[in-house]
Amino acid sequence: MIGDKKVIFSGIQPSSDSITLGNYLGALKNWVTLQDEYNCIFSVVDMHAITVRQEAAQLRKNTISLLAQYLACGLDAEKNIIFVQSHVSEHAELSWILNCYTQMGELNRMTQFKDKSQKHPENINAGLFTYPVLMASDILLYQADLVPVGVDQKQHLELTRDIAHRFNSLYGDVFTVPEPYIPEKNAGAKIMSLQNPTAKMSKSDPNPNGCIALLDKPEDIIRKIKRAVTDSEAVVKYAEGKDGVNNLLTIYSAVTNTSIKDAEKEFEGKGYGDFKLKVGEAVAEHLKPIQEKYEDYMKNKDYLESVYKNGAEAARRVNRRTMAKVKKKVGFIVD
Ligand code: ATP
Ligand code: LTN
Repeated sequence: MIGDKKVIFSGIQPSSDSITLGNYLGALKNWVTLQDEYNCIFSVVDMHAITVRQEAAQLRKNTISLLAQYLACGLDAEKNIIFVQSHVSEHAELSWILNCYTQMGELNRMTQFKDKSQKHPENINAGLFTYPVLMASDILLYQADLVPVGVDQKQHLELTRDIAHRFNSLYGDVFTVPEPYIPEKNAGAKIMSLQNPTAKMSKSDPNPNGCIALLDKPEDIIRKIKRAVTDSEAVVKYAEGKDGVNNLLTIYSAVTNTSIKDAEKEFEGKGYGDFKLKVGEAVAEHLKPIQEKYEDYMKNKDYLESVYKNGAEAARRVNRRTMAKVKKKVGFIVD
């Protein structure tokens, strides 16, 4: 708790030039609703991004672009601490320490590690394996109470809680044990690929038709949704086995703020062609003002720089006490 408000921490990797509709509906859209009620800390987690090989100049661009996307989606730099992870070296420092309090067996169970090692068999590096420990460090460094993420991150949050409990039981109450804050099922907790609706929509999907980027042009959004994989039943309803339609209904209800039930009623008797066109138009319309704001922020690099510089300083002020306490507890000489 900082003052009388609870602390929220979350982050997204700058692993592509635009976040996806999944990142937006599963994470960022919800962050915006939390900024008045909580002390929020949001990071562009570039250190996580290098667990997969990145081109250096492109990573720098993506990092600035993601910061602008945060602001364009409605995060207010005056109300929240917004910073770039690699600017605050305590993340790496705590991560090393917590590596020594995490078991190989725990990390071996992480499904994201298994997925990413399959996707990048040529580069199964140790950072990919210890990725969840860096994530735990991000969260525990700020004594976060709540962590708003998509459901795919639940397992990492559970590990974070286990590490916090372990450390606290050895050394007293050092860390706040955080809770995940995940959107309801069907409200964006997991947006699926348009081409393979049993796999999550992901920034690093090599098939661009599977994924809608926040910065996609309206005509591309509409085209991709028109081509989305559905089924042969031609009935717009949310039901088991209808993964493609379920996904489109989830997207539609999230961007138009209607319930799945109401959306089903709206499309009763309509074919998939009409349905897909409406979903595409609704997504394009929802993203339009965000894209306009994004362009404005990108024209103002000085402002973006001031946001991340002030953010890093503010982050250090918040994490200083926790870092000192951890070092003392593990036996380092601290002055
Ligand atoms: P990458 O493809 O590089 O692994 P990613 O698209 O999975 O990246 P992250 O940066 O790892 O995205 O995740 C940022 C946030 O977005 C997390 O809170 C995560 O839970 C959420 N998220 C990612 N993909 C989805 C999705 N398809 N549906 C809902 N939430 C998602
Ligand atoms: N691992 C997360 C990104 C992430 C994160 C965090 C999320 C890194 N550090 C701290 C919440 C809190 C992911 O979405 N893949």
